[in-house]
Amino acid sequence: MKAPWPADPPRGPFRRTFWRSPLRGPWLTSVLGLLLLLTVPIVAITGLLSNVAYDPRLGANAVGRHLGPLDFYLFSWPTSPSWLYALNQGLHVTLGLATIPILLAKLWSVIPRLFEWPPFQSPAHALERLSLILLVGGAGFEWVTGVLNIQDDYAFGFFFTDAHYYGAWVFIAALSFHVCVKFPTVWRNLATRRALRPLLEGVDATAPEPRSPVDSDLIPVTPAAPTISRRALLGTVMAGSGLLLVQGVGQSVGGPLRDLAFLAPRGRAPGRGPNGFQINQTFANTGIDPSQVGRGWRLHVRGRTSLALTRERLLSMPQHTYDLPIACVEGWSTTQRWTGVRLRDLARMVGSADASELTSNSLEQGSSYSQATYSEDQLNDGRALLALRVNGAELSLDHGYPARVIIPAVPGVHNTKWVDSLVFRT
Ligand SMILES: Nc1nc2c(c(=O)[nH]1)N[C@H]1C(S)=C(S)[C@@H](COP(=O)(O)O)O[C@H]1N2
Ligand SMILES: [Mo]
Repeated sequence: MKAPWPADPPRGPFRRTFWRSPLRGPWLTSVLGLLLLLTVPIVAITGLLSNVAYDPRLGANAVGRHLGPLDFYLFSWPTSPSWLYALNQGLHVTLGLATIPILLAKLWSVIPRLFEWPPFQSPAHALERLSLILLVGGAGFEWVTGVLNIQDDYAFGFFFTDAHYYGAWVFIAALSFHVCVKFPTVWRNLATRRALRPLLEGVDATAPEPRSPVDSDLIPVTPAAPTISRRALLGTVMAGSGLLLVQGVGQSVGGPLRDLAFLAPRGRAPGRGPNGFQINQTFANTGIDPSQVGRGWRLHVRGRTSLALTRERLLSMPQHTYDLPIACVEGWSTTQRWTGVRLRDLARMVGSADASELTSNSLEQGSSYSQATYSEDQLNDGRALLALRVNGAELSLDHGYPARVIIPAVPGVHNTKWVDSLVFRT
């Protein structure tokens, strides 16, 4: 049977003479692949764990999402250590960002393969190319939506969490296939080219990789003279990664390191004083009428019975103080000293000491932050508070006055601000 395309490649990038960098070759691609193999799985696993922490199975947490067979939970997310989610999300976002220069270099190193000719050579070849479309497309989708999300830029018309989650499964499946197919090649390439020995060569000694004992279509057939050595290329990539890593550590560890977070989307100077820490969304942004948080505000607590409590009444109850982080899904975190009443004390007041679930409702309407649901372990943790004060001062309006939820190790988004009601279910 005759193929539907000419035997000779068309002009341009489909010809092997088009790609001339002497740096391209199996060694470079293998080194970059190995670097990604050490980092990307951590990004993937912490991403899946973030979904466990978010727990869309509970009440309001699905935010309109359909739970399907790909929603997997091996355990319910613990409340200790309180920094567990900050660590998970710090790793996910920071390592995700730091892999960008490596991903770009890896794509550059294999770009001639995008223009292989003939485009399909056998069913197995077609299958491999299809898996590469899913791999490269999946990575592009995950990294682009992730970066837009941490910039708080919802430029896309779909719900981020769903899209990023299902996109991740496509990417993880394609990546697993790719690693199984390519790992033996990576190993052989590094072995036959004496591991990291090419890093000893400066630009003068830089030449195309040898075609024997193992040849590769990545080695240019008409190489140009080198303008940079392999070690300078890898050094530049690693320096870019390192810079992104350092700024990410600044955001996710916070405290004195926060000054390093030069890419922090919400700036590095959230004001001074006890309430001078990162704000996700300001009060003015929410559309809540200021009269709703004035003297007429009541906390509505519902369980077997119902109560409406003034702020004075809440302040007259036993107060507890804990240092707990807010750890945003976007990777930043900040640990502050919170004071307020225990959620389980409130449960007891409405005859629901045996509650198995709690849903918070904010005065803020119609946003994905308006509600959150907590598990039995979370609502019963002694450090799980309805916070009224922070660092010894009244909560500011921007941090959730008159009252907000603070629970150890939950994703920041579940620490509801401007609470209107708490509903305990048994
Ligand atoms: N009602 C309401 N609660 C909210 C939010 C919000 O926008 N509205 N933002 C959430 C998110 S995503 C985070 S990370 C934390 C941030 O708390 P902070 O602004 O006090 O730092 O509050 C959470 N609670
Ligand atoms: Mo957040």
